[in-house]
Amino acid sequence: MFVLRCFGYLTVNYWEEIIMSNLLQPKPEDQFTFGLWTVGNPGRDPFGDQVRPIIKPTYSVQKLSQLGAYGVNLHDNDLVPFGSSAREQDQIVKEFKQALDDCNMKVPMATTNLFFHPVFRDGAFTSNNPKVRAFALQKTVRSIDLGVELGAKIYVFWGGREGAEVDASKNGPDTVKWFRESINFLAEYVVDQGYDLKFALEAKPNEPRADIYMPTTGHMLHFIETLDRPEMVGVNPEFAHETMAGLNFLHGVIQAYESGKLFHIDLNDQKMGRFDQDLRFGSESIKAAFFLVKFLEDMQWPGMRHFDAHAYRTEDEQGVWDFAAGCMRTYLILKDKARQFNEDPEIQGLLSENQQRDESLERIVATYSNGNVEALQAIDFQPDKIAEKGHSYEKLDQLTVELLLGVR
Ligand code: DIG
Ligand code: MN
Ligand code: MN
Repeated sequence: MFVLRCFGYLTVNYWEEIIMSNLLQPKPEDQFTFGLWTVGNPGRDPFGDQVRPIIKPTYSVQKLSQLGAYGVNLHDNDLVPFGSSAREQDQIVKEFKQALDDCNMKVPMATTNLFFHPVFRDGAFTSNNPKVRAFALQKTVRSIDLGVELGAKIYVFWGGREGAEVDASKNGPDTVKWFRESINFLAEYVVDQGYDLKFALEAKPNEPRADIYMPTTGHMLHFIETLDRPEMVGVNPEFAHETMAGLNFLHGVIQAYESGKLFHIDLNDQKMGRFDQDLRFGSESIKAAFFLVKFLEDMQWPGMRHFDAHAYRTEDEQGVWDFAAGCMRTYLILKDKARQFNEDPEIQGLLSENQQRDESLERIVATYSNGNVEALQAIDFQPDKIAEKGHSYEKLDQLTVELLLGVR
């Protein structure tokens, strides 16, 4: 009996282990993607040279595929060095496509590097120099062609150099107009080519420019409505960027999602009030990462779980793959925590106590009518009575923290 009990215990524990390790093993269907520039980051910073050898894009494809990723994303020059000839580009793209095929890896998103070359030092689409603005368009048209050739369905625009140190330098409304004209021009190009491609605008408040135009996802959501083809354009919110602006990342994501504009997302982590750290996902703000994962999974959001992050400068190549595996593993751990949260009777009990429904009242306030405003005026709400009851959020948050700490 003892042996059976002991063996039995081992069996239960054994299978729990097996189930958990399978649950935390990233698979292509999890749709994890990484930018080539993330695992390819050689660790250079403003105060130090690179610490790691440059990783070839085809090698990144192989290694990320082995780790269970779904695909990679890229800027044009992550794959094709600036100034390459057409012949050189063809050869590079051919090899890259072969690596993608060999590893069954996809390229769901592409973007243009409009920030590294000195020509963009005062901006690309918002440069004071019309030649630079036109060159940025030309470069983006060619980069869109490359992205579509590789299978991208989302095209991101991050205007890293669209900004200023000296506000005297530009006539403000011009920069908005120039940016709008560029996105309108490129949207027309996509339609003209018959490409199945949507745009996702990525905000950031500062860095590398002292101030970057349209600094938050909220600014971008408004800007999109001023475009000729707003239906083609959404946002690519990044955790670190909204956090740098002192904002709650999830709230921006919710607003973008609710308006049908969450086309892509950049997952990473960030300490508030720092330069853009692009930390491993979930390495800093566990609760914020948890509620973000819970939201994306509860909504069954179909987009890519894209990591725009990189390993610490302290790391060697193995550390880079530890970083990549950590991003995906933490996401999957938090996804299972979200399942536990949704199944936890005590937590769900507190939520249903708070998230009351009152169908007749909700009908009145949802649609204006003479009848509804009269009905509203006739109600004695007894606000002091309503105000007597608290919300038990201390208990709700404690239960959430305990769930995340693994004691529930
Ligand atoms: C930085 O957060 C930007 C660039 O890495 C890239 O243009 C974009 C794509 O996610 N994010
Ligand atoms: Mn960033
Ligand atoms: Mn990003």
